[in-house]
Amino acid sequence: MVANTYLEGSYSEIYPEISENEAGIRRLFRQFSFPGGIPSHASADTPGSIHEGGELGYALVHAYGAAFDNPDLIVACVVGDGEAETGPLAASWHSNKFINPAHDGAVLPILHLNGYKIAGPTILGRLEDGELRQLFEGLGHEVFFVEGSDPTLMHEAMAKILDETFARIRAIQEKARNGGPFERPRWPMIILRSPKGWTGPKEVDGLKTEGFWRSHQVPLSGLADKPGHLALLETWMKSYKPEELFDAKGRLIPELRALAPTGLRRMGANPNTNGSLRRYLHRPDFRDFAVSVTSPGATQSEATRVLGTYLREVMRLNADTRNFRIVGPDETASNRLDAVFDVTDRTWMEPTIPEDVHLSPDGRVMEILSEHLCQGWLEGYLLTGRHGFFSCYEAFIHIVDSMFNQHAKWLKVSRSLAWRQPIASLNYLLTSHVWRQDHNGFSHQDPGFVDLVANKKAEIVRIYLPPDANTLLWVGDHCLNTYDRINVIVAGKQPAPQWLDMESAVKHCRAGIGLWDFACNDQDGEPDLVMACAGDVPTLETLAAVDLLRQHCPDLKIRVVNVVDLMALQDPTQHPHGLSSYEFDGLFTRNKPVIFAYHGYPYLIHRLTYKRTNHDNFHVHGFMEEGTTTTPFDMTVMNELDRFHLAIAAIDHVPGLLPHAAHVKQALQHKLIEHEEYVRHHGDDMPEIKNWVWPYKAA
Ligand SMILES: Cc1ncc(C[n+]2csc(CCOP(=O)(O)OP(=O)(O)O)c2C)c(N)n1
Repeated sequence: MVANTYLEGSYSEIYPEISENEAGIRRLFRQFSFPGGIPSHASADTPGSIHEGGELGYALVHAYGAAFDNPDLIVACVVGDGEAETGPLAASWHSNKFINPAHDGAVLPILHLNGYKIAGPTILGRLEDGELRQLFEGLGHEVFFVEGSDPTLMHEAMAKILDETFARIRAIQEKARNGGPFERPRWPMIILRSPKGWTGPKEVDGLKTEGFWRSHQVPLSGLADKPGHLALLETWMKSYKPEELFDAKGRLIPELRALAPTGLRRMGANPNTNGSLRRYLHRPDFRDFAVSVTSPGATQSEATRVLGTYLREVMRLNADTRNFRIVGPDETASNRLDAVFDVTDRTWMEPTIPEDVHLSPDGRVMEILSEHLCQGWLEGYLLTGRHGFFSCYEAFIHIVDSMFNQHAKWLKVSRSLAWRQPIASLNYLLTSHVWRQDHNGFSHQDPGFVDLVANKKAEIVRIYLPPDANTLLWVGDHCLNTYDRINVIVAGKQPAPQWLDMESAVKHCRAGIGLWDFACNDQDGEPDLVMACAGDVPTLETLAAVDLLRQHCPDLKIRVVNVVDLMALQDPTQHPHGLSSYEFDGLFTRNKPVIFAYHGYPYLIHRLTYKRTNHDNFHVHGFMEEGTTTTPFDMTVMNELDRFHLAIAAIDHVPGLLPHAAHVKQALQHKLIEHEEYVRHHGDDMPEIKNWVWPYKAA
């Protein structure tokens, strides 16, 4: 792409120092794969690219993401036969079952069988044409072959097949757009067989190179010490006859320049690829979906179900502009976002039976049991100027760890490029989380994705742990209104106590962290203890622990801090949301014990707070990799995140308290034994746990 965009002129427009003359072409060559220059594959700094070519596997899924709701776009997508062996790419072929020719664009896959990867043959490259045809016809394509090694003949053959396949695509689209009968089309694809390292050195040091894996990337090495290699390089380069292609000043000759398209039709100037086609997302007022909270903890609600009603309106408001999609691995309903099915369906181009529900070719909820495809489609969709939302079981979002990494890297670089416009943020809702896998058990219990997220550049990532429905509404709406970020929201879907009315939720979320006055009894002065929490289940257990402490140690002055925006914990030099040390110390004190109940692995809280004055007094309770199929409360007990362990930790750490509270501590320990016996016998939590409600009206 770098070569092509240079030759068509768009590269020099964006990077004027890479000018269209001898000096510019010299700089172009020098910067390639050179310190301070550009990578050896397409990256964010390549004009016209939406796709980082470094980590293989995502070409086709990005192409489809770009094509959805982009009716005038045809995405020609070259897939390497090595790349085709990756899991995400292998799954991507099914994307053709999600393209609706009436309102989507099209993808023309060009499977490039050069037969080799870095150091060996490819599986598809060694298949006979017949078997390849069967494979890709089975995947729903009409297959066109272009095969050979004579460049002149191959150019002609490719041009002819391109014309033919484009005509096929236009015919499919016209039929669908002119009211033709509905059917899933058989989209064309091209299988291109050409030699690897085509037109490069045939042999190097007597070893086969062109048409073999040895030609991968760097066919000639050690040029400074190997005059023979240098001579080969010269012969190879001169074989392209540059003196016939460029004028004396190093500029491409006019008749060749005239072959390229002009203006926005140039590869490097395609407005789909630099964010400039971004469409506005209409959002309702999230307050309209608030749950009523007359007193903290008095009512129960399913937070994600409430968010679903908000998302339904987002879907409805943007139905005409077709710029919002929800993706998920078969979990939209399970994650309780099913209100969206009041206004749309799941995208479905295959046959249906009368019993099917919410399947339609026009559906805007994209479900496929491949987290890779959900992520990749959404990335392609966002990178071409649209908006979306990905809901996923918390444990299985790890499947796309690497794709998340790559998208974060892309955003980091693209933000530094003035010619790239911002794109809508990638929003994850991680639900069905670690603490409520009562029946699925250990395989479904992993809150570690946020640890990975926290590694990324501060300006890119945000992690939110709203403790109830109203805070989730604020966070969800906020995330949809941000750009160039990756927002991770972790929230439960089970019925749970609601703590904040909407007005309080807005104030709390805007600050990202704060004292929960209704739960504190330190209003008169300094607290003896800070009970902090982040996440819905930790918040519940913290408040229940505070209740135990207030009952059994009534003189103890307790402060409760709740964290919604995890990045507020970090030092402000590390994250823009980080609290100043005045604010942080004001909340957490400079020297009092802090019992911190956290949703995920405790280490992250230590990592985020290690620079804080009071860090030595932070005692973090969280997931300790103890999981199984068990009751919700037993999960917290197994990981010492429950109210009893938290209260015991408070007694242990408040200076001077233990000698006075030894009886209380023992009573709490006995409660843990009682709990264990009860759960093993009844298969359920003790009534006093299940029926516990916050008993205080005010401080
Ligand atoms: C996911 C991933 N695994 C491994 C690599 C290392 N790698 C770089 S190129 C390559 C071979 C690619 O072969 P193919 O897709 O056929 O490309 P081509 O032959 O056109 O270079 C490999 C394995 C990578 N870039 N990404």
